[in-house]
Amino acid sequence: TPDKQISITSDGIKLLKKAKEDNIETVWDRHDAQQPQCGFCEMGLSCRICIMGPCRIDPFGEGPQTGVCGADADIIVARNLCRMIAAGAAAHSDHGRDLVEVLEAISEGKAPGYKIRDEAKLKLLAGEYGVETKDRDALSIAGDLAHSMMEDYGMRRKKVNLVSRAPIQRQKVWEKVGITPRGIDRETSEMMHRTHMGVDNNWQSLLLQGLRNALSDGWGGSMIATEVSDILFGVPSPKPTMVNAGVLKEDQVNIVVHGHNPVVSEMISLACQSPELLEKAKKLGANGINIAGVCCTGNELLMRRGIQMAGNHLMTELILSTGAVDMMIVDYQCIMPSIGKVASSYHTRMISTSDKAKFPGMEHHEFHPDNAQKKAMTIVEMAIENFANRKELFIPVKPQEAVGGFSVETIINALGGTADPLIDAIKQGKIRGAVGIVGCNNPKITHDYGHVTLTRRLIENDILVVDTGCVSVANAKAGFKVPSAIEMAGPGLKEICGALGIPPVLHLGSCVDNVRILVLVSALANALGVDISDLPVAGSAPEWYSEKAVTIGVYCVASGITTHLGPMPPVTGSKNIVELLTSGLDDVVGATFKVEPDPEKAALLIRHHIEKKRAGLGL
Ligand code: BF8
Ligand code: SF4
Repeated sequence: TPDKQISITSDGIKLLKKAKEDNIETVWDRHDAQQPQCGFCEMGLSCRICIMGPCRIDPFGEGPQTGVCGADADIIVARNLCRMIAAGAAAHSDHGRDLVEVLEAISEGKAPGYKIRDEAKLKLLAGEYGVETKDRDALSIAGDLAHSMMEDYGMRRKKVNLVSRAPIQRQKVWEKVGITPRGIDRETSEMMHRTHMGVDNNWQSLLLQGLRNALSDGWGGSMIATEVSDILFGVPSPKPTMVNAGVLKEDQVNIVVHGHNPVVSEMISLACQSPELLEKAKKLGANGINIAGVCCTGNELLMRRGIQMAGNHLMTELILSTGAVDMMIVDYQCIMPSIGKVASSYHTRMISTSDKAKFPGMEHHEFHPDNAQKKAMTIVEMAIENFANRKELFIPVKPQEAVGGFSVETIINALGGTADPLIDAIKQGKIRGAVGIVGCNNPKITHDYGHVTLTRRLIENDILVVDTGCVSVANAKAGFKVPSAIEMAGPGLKEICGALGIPPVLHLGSCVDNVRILVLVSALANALGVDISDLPVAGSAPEWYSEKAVTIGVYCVASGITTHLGPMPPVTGSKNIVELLTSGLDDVVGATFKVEPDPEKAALLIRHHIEKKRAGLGL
């Protein structure tokens, strides 16, 4: 319907109006054009894995109940879900691999401009990987660590190293069920093998491999991505920042970075500070060079440098309608193939940078560890030159203040060196529990409504919220990330956060940074001497859209964190699988999925779950 509310944000609403006036087609138009979407696919009942098909199962029991090969609804739904998990794990883990390659290149002196910024973290990781650190310089440690991490990607037939970070009880659960990940790429590769026609045709064993594959991401590829990013670019600490479309500046060259891997955006942010380029910008009439992020590469910069965020996933097209973006630089993941076309209606130059991600309507300037520093200077210079080509500007809002950058290290520091004060607050009931709200935007849901509503209800009820990914931007825009936001929290949470001087909603980073949540809950579980599944915590993805989000949800549940999903995953074609995911998994890994599109109802479900876990602990 034309007046359906598309967003709760004023920059979103105003920019959509502007985009319409400019005849820009957006994600909402294309979503409308796709209606009605395929019911077989929505239920997971269509299969195009082989060319005897495509096949589909009749959900009403009248038409075919098996595909041409004989696969029934359970097998088809399981295979489809498992392939989503494999794709998500591949995306995160490949992002991790790129960082490991930079780490290796640094150790060989082949990555000018990159360096080891956090030696303490390098040594911590080296210790966990059994790499000798005594009397060795950082570069040789880095080389050996990079090679050990590369082995983690392969087929050593041992467990992935960082699995040892999980509480011992949790590791035992995985061993008992047989889902300890053995190699990062191995699990993804085996998942693709098992879902080929005629391999694993037992829906339970397929899904168990799905759990193992997701764990290879959470405790493997994503964990490596986050930790190596910390080694190369620094462990995040809280910094003030600004968010929403208002962070674009009328009088400065605006460069927006989009994508996920800080390998490119960090170099761009350094180039933006170059005195030589600043001078050039001034010469051409700009008062400076303004860098802002969208999506997770923006989160990476915000976490470590306090760099501002122009928006989240559903804002990535609209932000171009400001006419104020002189250049958008992308790497990979969540970059809609439409944005090159959107940009062609404005003066914005669009730059792709990764050998594995090219887009229509973009100029390709490939970044590699050996040329990134130089390339970044060239590209930023091109952005400066484009400043003069601006036409009309429409920056519709003033920016909102926020604080980001809460790594686990910072949170523990803020608590005075141990998790004890947080545990005491949970024991006393001042904080009832904690919820990680993560994931995307999706045009099926009013933009940011799910995130902001759920967050508001949880903090009102003394539940601490940590967030990552596109949620973190939604919550920052909504004003939850300034210390004064404790006024929106319940009395207990208000008291604790007030005493610590922190907001009631803590930004933990990008989507690979969901592993910070795994590390945090492991610390809490260890401090209490229990398993993660015993804690009064939950996960939630109220507006998820991507395969990566499926993988995250699955590794959270496999790690013992009960997880709420807003949109229904494509599994309703199999009653068996719905039952397993929403209740049966409790007996296997001590956690389940809860699906509830309405965030008000989801808040109740999550609160109920947290109170149940408190009771289980005798709290
Ligand atoms: O990795 S939250 S829309 S940008 S998938 Fe994408 Fe989803 Fe945003 Fe970050 Ni994550
Ligand atoms: Fe059809 Fe089976 Fe081929 Fe899938 S794998 S397309 S169900 S024949």
